[in-house]
Amino acid sequence: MATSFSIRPQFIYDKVINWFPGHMAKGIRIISERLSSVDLIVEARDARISFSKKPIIDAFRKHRNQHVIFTNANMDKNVKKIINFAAEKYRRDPSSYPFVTVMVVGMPNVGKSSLINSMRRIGVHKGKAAKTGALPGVTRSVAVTSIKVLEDPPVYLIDTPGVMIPHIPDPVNSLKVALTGGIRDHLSSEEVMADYLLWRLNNFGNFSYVEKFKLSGPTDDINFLLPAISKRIGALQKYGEFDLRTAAMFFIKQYRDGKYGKYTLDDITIDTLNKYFLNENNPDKHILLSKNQEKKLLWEKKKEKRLERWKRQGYSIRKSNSKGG
Ligand SMILES: Nc1nc2c(ncn2[C@@H]2O[C@H](COP(=O)(O)OP(=O)(O)OP(=O)(O)O)[C@@H](O)[C@H]2O)c(=O)[nH]1
Ligand SMILES: [Mg+2]
Repeated sequence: MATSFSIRPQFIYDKVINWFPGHMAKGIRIISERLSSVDLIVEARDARISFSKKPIIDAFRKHRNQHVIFTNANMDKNVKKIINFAAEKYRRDPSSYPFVTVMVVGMPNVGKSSLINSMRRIGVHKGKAAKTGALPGVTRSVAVTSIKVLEDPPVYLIDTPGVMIPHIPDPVNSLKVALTGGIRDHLSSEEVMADYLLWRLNNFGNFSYVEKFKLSGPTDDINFLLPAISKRIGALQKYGEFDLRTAAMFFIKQYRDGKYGKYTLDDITIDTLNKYFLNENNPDKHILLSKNQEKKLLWEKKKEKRLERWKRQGYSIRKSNSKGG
């Protein structure tokens, strides 16, 4: 039982969770190739935040001259603003833009396809055109045909697969991505994800889990919390032992469903945002690829070249159904 309560000053974690399947390597390559033929890029991000939007909007404008719009694809909130932004591009210069093509990019599972469907629903009153789902990796290739989301002026959207950077340098950052559903759960430990979530909630001063799981008080000890959750939800194994993994998954799902409020896992004070952008502009900062990832990218390039060659030689190419991943 947790009799006293103090929070670990730092969350120590040193195992980077990487997820970079072949479809992402291919996706990155095709996205870069098609950049020259699109007029606007929308980068979708998972915000999970209901307040403090202003520092983010200001920082992106100041450091990158980019517009940030907070939306909710499920409630169509602010989605129209993105359509208007694209339409405005056409209106300003209709001779250069017979139509506007927008490519939606971003990390896995952040809501790219949902956003496209919302735009289509609002702009042309038509149903779902892009497949969506709760797991990362639902969209697996860059769409060949674009989706019309506005008739006048004509605005078209291109859906793309969620892509990760091949290697996330900071282990805790990789944990955050996993917790928000950007990396398949089985690739990381649900118990560690739950531990980080607990630590983060405590740091926010959000102790609503205490009441939810009928605890005697807040705790910083995941080995205390998970058995308590197991007991509460009846997650038991064959011989009556607590099923801690199921308890951890339950806790994580509640967070993902917004049951503990809509918190972003990043620090988003003006200070941390400024530091982030300064660090991002640092030319010494580069993405490190593991040997395996380098091989994968190389293999992907070779495969595409081979397919091109075969096509030129007049062979018809059938796609295999292998799921990869
Ligand atoms: N609460 C909330 N959930 C959303 C929003 N947009 C998408 N979702 C949910 O997030 C999940 C992922 O949505 P998708 O649109 O498939 O995400 P994606 O970025 O296309 O994912 P990949 O194609 O796998 O990279 C789904 O369960 C959606 O219902 C949003 O604005 N708010
Ligand atoms: Mg998608």
